[in-house]
Amino acid sequence: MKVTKSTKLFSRARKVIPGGVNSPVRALKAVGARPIFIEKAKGAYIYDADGNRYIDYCLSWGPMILGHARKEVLDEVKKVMAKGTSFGIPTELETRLAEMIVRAVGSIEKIRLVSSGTEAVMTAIRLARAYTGREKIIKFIGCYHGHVDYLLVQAGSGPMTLGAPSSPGVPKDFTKHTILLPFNNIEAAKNAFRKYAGRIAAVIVESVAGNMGVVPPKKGFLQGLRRLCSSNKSVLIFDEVITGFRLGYGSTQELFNVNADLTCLGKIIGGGFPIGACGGKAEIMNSLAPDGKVYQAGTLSGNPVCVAAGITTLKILKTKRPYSALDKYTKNLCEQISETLGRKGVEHCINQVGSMFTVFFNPGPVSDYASAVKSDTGMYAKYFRGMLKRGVYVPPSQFEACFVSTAHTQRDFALTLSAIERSF
Ligand code: KE4
Repeated sequence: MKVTKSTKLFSRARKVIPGGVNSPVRALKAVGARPIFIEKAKGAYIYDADGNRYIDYCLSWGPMILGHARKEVLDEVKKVMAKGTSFGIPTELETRLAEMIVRAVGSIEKIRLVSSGTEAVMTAIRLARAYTGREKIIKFIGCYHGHVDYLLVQAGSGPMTLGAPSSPGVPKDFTKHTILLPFNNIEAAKNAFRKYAGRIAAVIVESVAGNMGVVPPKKGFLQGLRRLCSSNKSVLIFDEVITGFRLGYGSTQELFNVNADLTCLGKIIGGGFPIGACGGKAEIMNSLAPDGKVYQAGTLSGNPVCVAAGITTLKILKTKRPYSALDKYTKNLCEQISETLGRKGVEHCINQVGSMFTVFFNPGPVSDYASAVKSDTGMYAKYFRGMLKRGVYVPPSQFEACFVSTAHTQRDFALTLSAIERSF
C-alpha cells in the first residue's frame, strides 16, 4: 500500500494538532503504525488519501452500523441542513429522537440529548450523586466511560481499590470517591457495598464491555448489580454508548432482562454525527435543570442535523431489524477467523456478541481486564499491520471492538479471511 499522502498529511497535522490527531487512539501508536488519513468512505469501505481501499471493522468506533455514507441518512441530513444547522432553540426533531428512544428502551422514561458519550456519562453520574445525596461511585477496571476526570482511574493492586488518577492533570481529590472493581466479579461488588454501605451513589458499567476488547457479562453479573443497587438505593447506570442499538433495537437491557436506572447512549443514535444521551427514570431525570436543580447544558445538544441522522438511522434499524443477520454473519466470520488462526497455530480466543467482536491473541478465556491484558499486544500489532497492508482496517488496539455493519458482504468476509491467511 502506497501511503505517501497519509504520511505527508500526518507530519503536517503534527505541526498544529497534538500528536497529529484529535483522539489519541487514532494515532495507531499501540500498533506501531502511522495513521492513514481518510479521503472518503462508502458502505463497508474507507478510502485513504492515497486511494487505497480498506474493509472497515472499526466503523468510527461503532456508530456506522448501516455502513458509511448511507444514502437515506445523507439525504435526510441534506434536507434538514438546508433549513439551518443550529439554533440553540428547541426543535421538533430532537423530541422525535427522544420519543423513538423512550419507545425502544423500556427503562428510559425521559432522556437528555448531549454531544458526546463523555457528556452523557458526566450527566448520569451527577444525577446519581444528586438523587442519592451520596458521593462514591463504582466503576469496573477495563471499562471506559469517556475522559471525565473522576473516571480516568486505573486500579492499584487488589480487587477493591480507591482509584488513583491514570492521567496527569487529574487531582487525587477528584478520584478519591471512585471505587474500582474487577469486571464480572459480583463478590467484589458485594464487598464494596458492605464496606461503603449507604455511601455508594452509583454503579456504572458497560453492560457488554467493549473497551478492553469485547467482554460479555458473566451469567448473573448484571442481575447481581441490579439487586445490590436496588437493596442499597444506589443508581445503576448502564453505559450503552457502544451497545445502544448495536445488539438489538434498543439496549442490552431487553437482552439481559435487567433494567438500569439510567442509561448512557451515543454513537449509533447519532448516525455518525456528534451525539450522546442520558436517559432513565423520570423521577431521577426530572432533577435536571431547568425544572430540577442539577445543572447540565450544551450549545449543540440535540442539534437538528445530528438528530436527523440519528432518527433516520434508528428508523432503518427499526424497520429492517438487521440484528439476527448481523449476529449470524459475525458469528460465522469469527468461527472462520478462529479456524484460520488455529490452522496457523496462532494462540487466540475470540469474544463475540452480536455484531461486535475481538480477536484476542491470548489462549483465553478473556472475562475481565486481568485476563485481557495477558494478550500478546505485539502479535496484535503485527496482525493490524498485516491486515492494513492487505486492505482490511481493524481497530488499532487489542483492547477495542471490531464491528460489522449491514453493508459488509460475504465477499468482504472472504477477503478478510484471505488477508488473515496471508498475514500469518
Ligand atoms: P465519546 O465522548 O468518545 O463520544 O464517548 C465516550 C465513551 C463512553 N462510553 C463508552 C462505552 C465508550 O466506548 C466511549 C468512547 N469509545 C471510544 C472507543 N472505544 C471512542 C474512541 C476514541 O476515544 O477515539
